[in-house]
Amino acid sequence: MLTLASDTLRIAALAGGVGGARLADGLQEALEAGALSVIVNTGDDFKLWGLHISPDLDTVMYTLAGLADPVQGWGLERDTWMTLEMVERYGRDPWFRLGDMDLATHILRTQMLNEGRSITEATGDLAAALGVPSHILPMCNEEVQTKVSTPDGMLDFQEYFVRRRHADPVTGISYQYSLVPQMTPQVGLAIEEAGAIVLCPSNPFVSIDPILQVEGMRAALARSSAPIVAVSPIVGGAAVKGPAADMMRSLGHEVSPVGVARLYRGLVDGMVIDTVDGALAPRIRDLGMEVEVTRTVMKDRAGRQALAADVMNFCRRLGPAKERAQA
Ligand code: FO1
Repeated sequence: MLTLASDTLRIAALAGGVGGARLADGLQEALEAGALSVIVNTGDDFKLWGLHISPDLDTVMYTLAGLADPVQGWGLERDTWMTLEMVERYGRDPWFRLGDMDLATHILRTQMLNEGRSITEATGDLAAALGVPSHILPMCNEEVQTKVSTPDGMLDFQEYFVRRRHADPVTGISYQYSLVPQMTPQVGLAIEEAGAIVLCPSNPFVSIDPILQVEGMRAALARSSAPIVAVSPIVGGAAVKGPAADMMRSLGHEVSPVGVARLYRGLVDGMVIDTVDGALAPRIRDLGMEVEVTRTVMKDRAGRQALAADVMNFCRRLGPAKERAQA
């Protein structure tokens, strides 16, 4: 059961998959129902067996509904794999693991999209049915595909990430679409109404950047007077999860919260970094950002709650951007 506190702050959080979903969960628990909007990367989306797969939307939705698999972070807890076993009997490679219960989400989402509903509407419908008290907002309604360039050529994101286990050195990231991705009215409103904006500890290149590339997104963030803070996904020279550290290295960035801060320079007012990286705080302050040093690795529910509380207190301390600019 979800117990919601009554903090009156409204937060817009930009998130990718597991790390972003976990911080969003901590924020959701601290806020009034409806006060959190999670703007989610959909550059990982792809089609499989005629189904529209939206891994990050589902990871956020299942996590905020309290249904996510606690170990892998994606998919549903206690899911079964009988459909995949049958796919294998037909001689097909079940390389992307969709559980039996997870398939229900995909069947219904695909049906809604085929009926002409947008991914924003379909996500709102599914999340409401699961009792999620927050707004889960796809970054845009247009289809965007993140492509990963490697020495073996350009790969589809899930080909790189799941099939090849993100083992290839990454030489570039690009996005493909036939219609230019536009910020949706729902995302625009969430940013406008936010008293704080949080970049979750998600991969800066393949989770946060696709969101920032959506037309209108950076301008909306720049217009906001809310403090914008980012939580570093790099802790002690490594990524908490996934290939962020390898990508930073192969793309020529310093693998540290300083490297992350440089990527977000001009966009965020403050960085939240882990205590193990505390000595790097002065270098980030030299970039013109405020720094909060705390424990950022969310091992359990208490860890999510503690990080969410620290992020919210940091945002309050920073105060509205305009007031700070005038001070
Ligand atoms: N990640 C894996 O590493 N292997 C999988 O087979 C896999 C299946 C999967 C199914 C549904 C879903 O919502 C997510 C799934 N993920 C899987 C996670 C996902 O592909 C990645 O974590 C994200 O795309 C990166 O944020």
